Amino acid sequence: MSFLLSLFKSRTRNADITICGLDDAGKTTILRFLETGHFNETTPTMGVNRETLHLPGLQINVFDLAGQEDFRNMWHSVNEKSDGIVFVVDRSNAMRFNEAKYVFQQTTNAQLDNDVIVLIILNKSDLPDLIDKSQFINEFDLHSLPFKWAIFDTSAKTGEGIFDAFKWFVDEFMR
Ligand code: G3D
Ligand code: MG
Repeated sequence: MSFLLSLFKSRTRNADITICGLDDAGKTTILRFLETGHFNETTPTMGVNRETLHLPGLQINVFDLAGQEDFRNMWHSVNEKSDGIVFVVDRSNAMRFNEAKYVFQQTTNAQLDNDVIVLIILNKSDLPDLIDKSQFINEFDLHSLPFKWAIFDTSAKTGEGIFDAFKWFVDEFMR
């Protein structure tokens, strides 16, 4: 059984979560880590920016948001049924910081439900020249979010932080 499913196992209700962020942030790698408990090489699938994983009691939608012009349209299919959002950022890529910030704001602005739980993952923390966590908190304006949120450093390569991040996330569903 996957690590994530085992965290969710004791829940009585179903959960839909959405993992999103720019392409190359590490979303698929994190998903595979949650499924298998270790790092797996991913093969980029050209032209596909969405995958869905159906597990008993748990559905996970994964979106690559780069280049998405109409966020409201795209969110229509998941907006009402998504209980939680995981927004993944490659914190080693300063070149795409502003793009990540833009899609983060579009994504959270498009949320209608203030009960949604938002987990921000600063991935690739094993790499050098990382953007400071406080910069994300300030520039993503996290303290103004109307949602319950938390931010974690992770590496889907070493596994650092993955457990703590998803433990927090799943615990929030239990409240
Ligand atoms: P995406 O699903 O968000 O588009 P992927 O991103 O999961 O496909 O990952 C994109 C690339 O980043 C992959 O490398 C993957 O191995 C790498 N990656 C993901 N997470 C981490 C991490 O925490 N640390 C490091 N160092 N690399 C990571 P390739 O080389 O296959 O493009
Ligand atoms: Mg992917």
